[in-house]
Amino acid sequence: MTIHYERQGDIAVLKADNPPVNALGQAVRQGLVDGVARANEDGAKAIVIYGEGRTWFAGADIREFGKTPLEPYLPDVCNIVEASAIPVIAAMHGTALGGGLEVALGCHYRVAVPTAKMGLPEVHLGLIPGAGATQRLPRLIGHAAAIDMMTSGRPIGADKALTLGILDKIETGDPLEIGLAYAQELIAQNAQVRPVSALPVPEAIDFDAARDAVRKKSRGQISPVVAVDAVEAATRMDFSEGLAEERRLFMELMKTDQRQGMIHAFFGERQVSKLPELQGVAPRDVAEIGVIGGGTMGAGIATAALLSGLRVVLIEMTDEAAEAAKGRIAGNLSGALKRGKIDQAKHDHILNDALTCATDYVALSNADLIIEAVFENMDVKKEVFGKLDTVAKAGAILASNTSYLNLDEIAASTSRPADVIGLHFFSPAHVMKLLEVVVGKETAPDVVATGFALGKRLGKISVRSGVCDGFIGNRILNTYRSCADHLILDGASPYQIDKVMEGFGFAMGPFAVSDLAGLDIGWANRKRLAPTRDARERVPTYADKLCEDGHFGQKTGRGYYVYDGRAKSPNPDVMPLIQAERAELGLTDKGYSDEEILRRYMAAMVNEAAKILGEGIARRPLDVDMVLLFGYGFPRYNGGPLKWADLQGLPALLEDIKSFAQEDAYFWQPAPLLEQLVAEGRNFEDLNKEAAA
Ligand code: 3H9
Repeated sequence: MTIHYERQGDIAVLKADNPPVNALGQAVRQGLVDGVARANEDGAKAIVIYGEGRTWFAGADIREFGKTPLEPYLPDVCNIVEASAIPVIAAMHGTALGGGLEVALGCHYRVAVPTAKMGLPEVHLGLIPGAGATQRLPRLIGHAAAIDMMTSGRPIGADKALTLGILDKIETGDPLEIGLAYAQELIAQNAQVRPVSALPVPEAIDFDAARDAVRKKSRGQISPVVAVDAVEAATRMDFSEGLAEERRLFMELMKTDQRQGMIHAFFGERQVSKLPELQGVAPRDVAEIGVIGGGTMGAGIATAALLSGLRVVLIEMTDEAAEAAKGRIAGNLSGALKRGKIDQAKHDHILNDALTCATDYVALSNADLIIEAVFENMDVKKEVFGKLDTVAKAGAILASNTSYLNLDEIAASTSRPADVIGLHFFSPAHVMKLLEVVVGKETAPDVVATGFALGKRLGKISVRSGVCDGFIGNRILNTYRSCADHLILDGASPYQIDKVMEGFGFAMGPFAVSDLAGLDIGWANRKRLAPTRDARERVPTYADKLCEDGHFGQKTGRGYYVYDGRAKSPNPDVMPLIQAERAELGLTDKGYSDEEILRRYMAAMVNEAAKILGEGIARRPLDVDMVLLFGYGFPRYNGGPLKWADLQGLPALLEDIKSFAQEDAYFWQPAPLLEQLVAEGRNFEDLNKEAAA
């Protein structure tokens, strides 16, 4: 039983009991329908609906999406609630989201506790509200505010909901008690039902302008624009026609790849840190962390740790460098203060009490976990770990933030390789969501558990990676970057490739990203890999020439682009360098279309991802997808490279790879796992399911 019915005097109480978030699955919907009918039959004067546990209904049950819908459908449930002859009161706490808010809009009166949040996050699932909100909410709060809630998906607090007119009241207390008190008050006033659907539709706004504004923000995502269409329908149709139109648009979106991609992202985000190997493994206690190196990365890691309430000891080489590191952290913290993430007291406490900047490693003797964020060079790392081994207390975890280097080799430079782990943050570390937790061959399970626990505390999406050059993310990045370089040798321009990938939904194309990261990073990496590189690999040199001339991208004002403040334009030196290299190599322009560029770029990404999976570096396809979504700007609505690959169909992708291999058999070696899946008629989602079983 997911809806319990009880009478409290004149009031019928419908108590939702469907943990953890009271999602509106079939049984809950049926329970609401039955409860409203029963209350109307047994002489109750009002109905109070509330949720047991931590929340009111947090929305439709997302696990039902993609399956045949089961009756009663949620829009009908909301209509049935609204059609009750006796007043229905929503008494809300926690999160009233999506269909949850729509049930509340079907009620006649709404009260909530001050901490309650309400929102319509369907766009984050590639959908629009599909149970009446596009028709009821504009009637209640106006078109502009309704469009804002639906297209941003951002929840609002109870205060704002009261101001907008979604709530009638805010009351402190137990949700059932405040609901009952409000119901009694309404009964005493002889208050009548008050259906939102009967309210007049406000004057139409400029919906074309609204659509244009939303389209600009949503970068290729379909559903936010469709949400505006649905709201506009309310101005052209009566309520029931508008509701039918909303349902039609909702069901159309349900069929899209974007819906599948975003729901994959929703569950992947929650699944990714659940590792079977960690079940029952307790993490070590962490109260104080050490950070070695106070550059942008070290200061970012320190900031993230401080903001999560940890004490931090940061080590730099000199007093001046330590002072500069403190300045960087102070800058990050003042940003957090300005954005309201912390108050002045917390800001001052962090800077004055929780943070210590020092130059002597001895200051690390109390640290529970120490993260090294020094220059990316094996000898330097080994020297740092050697020193850490002598000062760190027994049981302390020694972590490296290396983005490429062999963690096992680093661990071997200590006497305690079981305590060594990789914690690969992404810059700026206090902002970027991804944390790769790199597990070496000797890393102890409770050290891995501690890595994940730290990631959670810091608000990160943590993904397990095995050891290889570049781990999951940078290894894939290197491959698709190489593909982009090959495309350039064969005729494409960096600007065409950036445009195509931005069209796919990346916030920035790969060349704009290189400019942001610093071209010197790729240059150093190419030099590092040169001695062991296979002679068959095609590596262009035009990018080295840019670096030799001192152009490192945004930080020097010139890279693939020339930067003038925030504006950027193609660097006129780049194409002549490329053309000279093509001429030198005797290559001709293959005249790639945008579509051909996308196919090759994505095939390279998927193929490398499949190799990483096949080698066991990533354990599940969804792990790779979350790395690309949260660290590399992969568009969420495409779900991640392997979800995208499933949606395209693996046989066609493998065919592409084989046809590209006819030109460059070294680069386009098909991943054995991809060949196996195609041969067996399976896909990556099947592997995710097997891992979850
Ligand atoms: C909708 O309503 C469509 C309608 O307009 C029209 C319909 C016709 N369904 O996030 P957490 C699971 S679309 C099923 O870790 P938190 C979640 O997977 C829906 N399951 O907790 C997790 O499971 P597990 C609109 C759900 O406290 C567990 O609950 N609503 C749902 O950090 C705990 O979740 C939304 O989009 C669901 N709706 O955050 C809201 N929600 O333990 C989506 C959660 O196995 N949900 N689960 O990993 C959220 O935003 C957050 O879960 C919430 C709690 C803020 C509620």
